[in-house]
Formats: sequence, structure tokens, C-alpha cells
Amino acid sequence: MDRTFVMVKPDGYARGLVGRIVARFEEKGFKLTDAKVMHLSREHAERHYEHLSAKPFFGELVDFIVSGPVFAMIWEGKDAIKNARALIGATNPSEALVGTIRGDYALDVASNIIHGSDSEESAEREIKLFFH
Ligand code: RTP
Repeated sequence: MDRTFVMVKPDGYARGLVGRIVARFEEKGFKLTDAKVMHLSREHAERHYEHLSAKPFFGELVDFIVSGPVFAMIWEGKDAIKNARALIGATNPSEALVGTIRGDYALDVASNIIHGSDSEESAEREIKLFFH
């Protein structure tokens, strides 16, 4: 069974969206196999986003992701990575379709409430980084 890593970011956690987000994944048919609330260190956040370290918004992104608790999850299901990203919606909430999580709950790309792995390699790397 395929699995993917999903994280409710500090804005989603602070807004009390964890329960609704978990419900959407369950309603879609995913199975939750592990989950925890964490407050990331800078080092952890920089490792998670190391592929974006050259981007002009990298510093802001790290500041944001360590600004409060996050909710890290492992979800299992058919084509987990692709199906989870479809449920999450486009990176920029302005482009995310209504009915997707970002389309329904977010306005701004810098605070788009949720992360989902974008490939098998990143899913395995992120699961290892957050759960081992
Ligand atoms: P994520 O990793 O969080 O699921 O997002 P993603 O794959 O959809 O997008 P990615 O390109 O990996 O970007 C990671 C996060 O960086 C923030 N971002 N800010 N200020 C900006 O222009 C900007 N662009 C991207 C977003 O929060 C994005 O989710």
C-alpha cells in the first residue's frame, strides 16, 4: 500500500483545522497510520525544505514553519501521493479549486495551511525525518 507524508502547518493548527483536515482524508478513503503534534526546530525545518534553500522566500518559510506547532501525519492508500495532493489543491490557494483543502481554507501562498509530499522519494525522506 502506498503512503505519503502530510503536515498541517502552524497556521492550520492555530486555526483549529486539524480535525476537519483529518476528516477529509478519512472521507476520501485514506487510512491514518501515524500522527503527532510537533514544534519543529530550525534545523529540522531547514532539512525539510532544503530543496528550496536557494529561493528568496526560504528564510520566511522556515520562520513560518517553526512559529508554532504542526500536526505531522502518515496516510496510507492507493496512489497516496497523487490522491493526497489532489485533495490538498494547488500550492497557491488563489489557484486551488474550491473543494480542495487549500481552495476552501487558505488565501495566501505563504500560509497555505498544509504540506503533502510530492514524490515517492520525498515521502520516504519526510517520513524518516519526522517519524524516526
Ligand atoms: P508543500 O511542500 O508545502 O506541500 O508545498 P508545495 O509542494 O505545494 O510547494 P513547494 O514549491 O514545495 O513550496 C513549499 C512551500 O513554500 C511556500 N511558498 N512560498 N512566498 C512564496 O512565493 C512562496 N512560494 C512557495 C508555500 O507555503 C509552499 O507550500
